Amino acid sequence: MGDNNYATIIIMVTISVVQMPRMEGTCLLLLLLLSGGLSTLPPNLKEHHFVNQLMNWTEAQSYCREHFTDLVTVYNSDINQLLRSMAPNLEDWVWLGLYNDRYSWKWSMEGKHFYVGSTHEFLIWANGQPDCVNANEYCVALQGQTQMDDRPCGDSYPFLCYNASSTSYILVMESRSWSEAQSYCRTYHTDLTSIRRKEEKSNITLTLNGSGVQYVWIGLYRDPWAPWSDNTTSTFTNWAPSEPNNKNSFEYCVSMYSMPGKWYDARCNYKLNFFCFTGEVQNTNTVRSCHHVKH
Ligand SMILES: [Ca+2]
Ligand SMILES: [Ca+2]
Repeated sequence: MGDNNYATIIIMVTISVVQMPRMEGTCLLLLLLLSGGLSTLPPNLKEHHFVNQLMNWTEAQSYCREHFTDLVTVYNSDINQLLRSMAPNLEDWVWLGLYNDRYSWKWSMEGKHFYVGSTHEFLIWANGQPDCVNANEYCVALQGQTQMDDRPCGDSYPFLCYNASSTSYILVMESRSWSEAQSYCRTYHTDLTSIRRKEEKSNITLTLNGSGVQYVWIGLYRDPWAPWSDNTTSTFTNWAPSEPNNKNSFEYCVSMYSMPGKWYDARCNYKLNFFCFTGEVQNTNTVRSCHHVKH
C-alpha cells in the first residue's frame, strides 16, 4: 500500500485547525490540531489514518496492527467530529475499534479468597448460548439445573447466594434483577455464587434439586461494549437510535456511518473502510487475540 491510499490526521495538543488543500489523485492530507481541553484523550500523540480499502473487521484489525498500532479508539465527541470531517472522502461506512466481546465474562466473587489456587472455570453453556439477544443479555442464569444462558440483567429470577462462613449455597426464592440479587447476597451472605469447580457445581445441583425454577441468577456477568481493539477503555459512545440491536444475533463489531457519525453494531464480516492509529497505547497488551470476533 502506498502513502496515497490513506489520509492522515495528526492530533496534537493545540487549538487550531489546519486543512491542507486537496491534491490530485487519491491523496488527501488533513492536518488537524485539536484543543488542549480534551482531557479525556490519552496524553500521548496519536496519528489517525483512514485506510481506503474494504476489509472485514478482523482483517482491518490485522492490517492496522501490522502497518500501524491498531484500529482507532474513539474517546469523545470531538474525536467523532474529527472522523466526520473526513466524510466527503468516505464511501459510507467505516469500522471503529469497538467490538462486543461475547466471551469476556467476569465473576461477581472474583476477588474472594475462596478461589485462591483454583482458577479453573467450570462452564457449560446451553446450546447456542451465549447469544446476547438484542444486544441486551449481560447477566447469566442457570437454565434448569445444569446449563448457563445469558439473560437480560433486568429480568427477575430467584438466585443463588454463596456463604463462605458456612460453605453453603442458598437458593433465594424471591425474584429479583441480577443487581438486586447481588446486593442481597452481599448483604446477607458472601456473594452471588460462582460455578468454577466440579464439586461446586454438584453442590448447586443438589441445592436446586426439586426447586422447579426455570432460571436462577448466578454471579457471572460481563461489561457490554467495554473492549476496544487496542485494549484501552473509553466510556464515550455515539449509538444511532435503537442501536446496538444485535440484529439476527450476529452483530458484534461497530461501524460508523460517515455523515451523521452515528454508530451501528454490524456483522464483523462486512467489508468496510476503516481507521487505524499510530501511537503509544496505555495498555501494553495490544496484541491479544480476537479470534472470537470472527463471525
Ligand atoms: Ca441468551
Ligand atoms: Ca445493528
